[in-house]
Amino acid sequence: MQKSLDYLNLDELYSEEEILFRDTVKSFVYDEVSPIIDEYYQKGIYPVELTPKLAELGIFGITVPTEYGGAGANYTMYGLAMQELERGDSAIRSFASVQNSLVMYPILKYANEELKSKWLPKLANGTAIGCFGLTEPDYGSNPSGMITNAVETESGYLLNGAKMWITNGTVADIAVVWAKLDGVVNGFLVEKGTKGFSAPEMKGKYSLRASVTSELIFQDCEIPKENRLNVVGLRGPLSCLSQARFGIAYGAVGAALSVYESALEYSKTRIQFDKPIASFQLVQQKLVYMMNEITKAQLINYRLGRLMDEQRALPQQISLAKRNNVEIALESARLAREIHGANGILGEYPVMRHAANLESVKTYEGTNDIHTLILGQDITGFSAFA
Ligand code: TGC
Ligand code: FAD
Repeated sequence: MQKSLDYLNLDELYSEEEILFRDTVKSFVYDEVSPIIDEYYQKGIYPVELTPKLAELGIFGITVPTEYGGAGANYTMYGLAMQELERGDSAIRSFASVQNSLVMYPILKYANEELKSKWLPKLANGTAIGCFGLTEPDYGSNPSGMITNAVETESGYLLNGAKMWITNGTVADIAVVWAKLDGVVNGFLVEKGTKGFSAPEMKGKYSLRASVTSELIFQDCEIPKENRLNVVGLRGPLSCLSQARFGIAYGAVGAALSVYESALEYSKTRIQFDKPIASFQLVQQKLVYMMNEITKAQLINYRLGRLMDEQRALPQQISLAKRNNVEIALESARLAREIHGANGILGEYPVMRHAANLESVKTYEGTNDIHTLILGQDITGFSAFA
């Protein structure tokens, strides 16, 4: 396993424990993910056999306290793990992001003690899978307009509506679902098998093909009273998104490292005009762009990880990192594909798969445009959303 790009010696800033965890995940991805991922991607299925192995590695519930089965580690370690998983494939990082940030986090933060004890240990050991339903067919970037609604009954709530584009929906044992109760966004835990709840898989994707993406459909779905989360308003789901967007900022660097390292190696061995293509100025320009942008993204991540660990990171700072790092990862994947020439479109190299995946990563968890507007509003004081 070769050493990764570290142009500014940033490894010196991470603790021994952080580096050890990162390298353990890196070697897991090298041994268990990279050899099989292209086949699963081409078939359009998630490699289920990875789930217990990821659990054993301690990937689920990285920042969750040990009393609930988590690892009780810091956010920096969570970020570094997401980086290494996405070096393998965005689908594997997505699986882990949803489980950690979008399912375990809201249960830990907003569910009652009984639900925490019931679900967190199972989610941590991978015997239960979760999903997060915010997006609807007509409300993506603007979740505040959602029409899925809950009505209070004597025994609990009756849920009606539909969610779309939900990672792991079909395979999930527990869904964190956001719906309006008396016109205000609330969160509910919906267990698999609940009457009136179905989760058909969406097919036909050209991106994130090794990830399960689903609809969630609720037709007079009865939810017990205690399954309502203790948070009111859009800040509930947005607080979960802050966690997941942080993981994506690190994850995108993993994808960027994968395509950069593949392009660098390829360019040194591919001969054209009697020379390695790495000796041509135009190829070097592309490689230097990647190296330079990845180094800047690594710096952003290091600083953001520390701010997260100190519980000081602002949502806008997380937006800056998600927006920047996904953008440069996608641009790097496109340039790496060019450097690989025709070989770049083959599954033998990771570049086209990463480029296609990153198109989704640029859209989910807030599109680049939405993060631009979040930052624009922050620095000018004017909202340009509508
Ligand atoms: P706005 O008025 O700005 O905010 C409403 C309330 O929320 C608070 N808030 C936050 N709280 C915690 N964390 C954050 N990041 C927060 N951002 C805002 C805010 O202070 C306010 O609180 P309060 O108490 O005053 O009510 O809300 P808005 O309706 O104007 O919306 C703002 C906007 C457009 C930025 C937001 O809707 C947005 O981020 N839209 C993008 C939607 C999105 O990202 N969806 C992602 C769906 S999940 C997904 O994609 C998973 S992919 C999984 C995978 O496979 O990896
Ligand atoms: P739209 O909101 O319709 O946006 C379309 C275009 O318009 C975009 O370019 C956008 O930037 C632009 N736009 C929108 N509003 C503005 C504006 N005010 N100003 C300027 N431009 C604007 N969601 C979940 O809840 N849970 C999941 O697990 C999940 N997993 C996903 C997995 C995959 C593979 C994908 C692709 C998506 C997933 N999503 C999930 C949904 C994702 O969060 C949404 O796709 C995303 O929020 C964007 O919504 P939309 O696709 O409806 O696009």
